[in-house]
Amino acid sequence: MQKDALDRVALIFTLFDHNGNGHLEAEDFEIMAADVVKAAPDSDETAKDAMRTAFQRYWETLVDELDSDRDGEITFDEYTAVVLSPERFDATISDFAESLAALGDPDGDGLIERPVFVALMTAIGFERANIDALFDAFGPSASDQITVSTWVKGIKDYYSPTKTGIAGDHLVSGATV
Ligand SMILES: [Ca+2]
Ligand SMILES: [Ca+2]
Ligand SMILES: [Ca+2]
Repeated sequence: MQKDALDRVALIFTLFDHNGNGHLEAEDFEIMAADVVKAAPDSDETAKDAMRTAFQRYWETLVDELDSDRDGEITFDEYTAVVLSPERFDATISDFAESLAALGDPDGDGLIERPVFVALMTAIGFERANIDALFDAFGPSASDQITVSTWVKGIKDYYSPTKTGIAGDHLVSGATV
């Protein structure tokens, strides 16, 4: 286990606890899905529905795989097991990554502008400085755009326990977790 991956996981747990009660439950994902969809006013209903479904699937996968004591909530200790068998989350994370990146590209040209990226990542709960650092690490074009595929890969890398020194680490540096 790499420290980088654990730091990334710890940050996600903190952000995903959207109602701030110290554990993850279905309500956190409902609130977060609503916040993220609200941050994508130019996206069509199909893309928004895909995002809501991806958040719901994310929660269902977590509770299926990690809720050791079966109380319907995921504590931090339960959550850290996510890094022990990442392959069980691959399909869910892929679906989540593709749905989120698609929301960032409402006009479907395969490119994501910085303000759209910032709005979505802010809705999830990341800090502005870290969001900008991540966008810069993705190597934006002269017109300050990144590709959808770059973001999808970045999200998957973020969840990969074996990856270190990746763009996504910019989300963790300096963050209060
Ligand atoms: Ca919570
Ligand atoms: Ca539990
Ligand atoms: Ca676009």
